[in-house]
Amino acid sequence: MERTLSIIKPDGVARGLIGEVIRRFEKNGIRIVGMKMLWMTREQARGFYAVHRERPFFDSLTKFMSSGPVVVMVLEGENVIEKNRRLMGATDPSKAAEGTIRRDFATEIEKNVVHGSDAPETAAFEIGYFFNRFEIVA
Ligand code: 3AN
Repeated sequence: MERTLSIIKPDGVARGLIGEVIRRFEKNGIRIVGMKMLWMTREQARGFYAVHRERPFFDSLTKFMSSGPVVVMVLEGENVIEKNRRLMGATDPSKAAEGTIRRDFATEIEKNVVHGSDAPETAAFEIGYFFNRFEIVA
């Protein structure tokens, strides 16, 4: 069993896609074991994306991620990191495969509806960034 962090980004929440994203997780056998809505400060967004701090899009990305409420979830399942990334589709929605969340709903590379951890180490960091152990159901 593996865990990963999912975020429905400010664009996804604003566009009313919370239910649609959760439906896709549940339909694909992914279990939600933690969930909350929050509005990150700029500092919290910078801390979350610290690995990207040297990238040219860091300022714009952290501004966007702190521009409105997000839904953060801990997902659990076999191979769930990879499974979630497959459901999300490629970072650039124009390159995302048919039937993926980003292909179906995102219009640009930055505002691409969802975030998902990309490896076990990042998943552990990202889950710990938002959830304590009492907020994750066993
Ligand atoms: P992913 O979310 O697919 O793992 P990363 O980790 O490479 O993609 O990038 C993190 C976030 O940064 C993306 N979800 C997207 O919002 C933003 N991003 C990535 N590449 C670009 C880019 N070239 N221009 C603007 N924003 C980007």
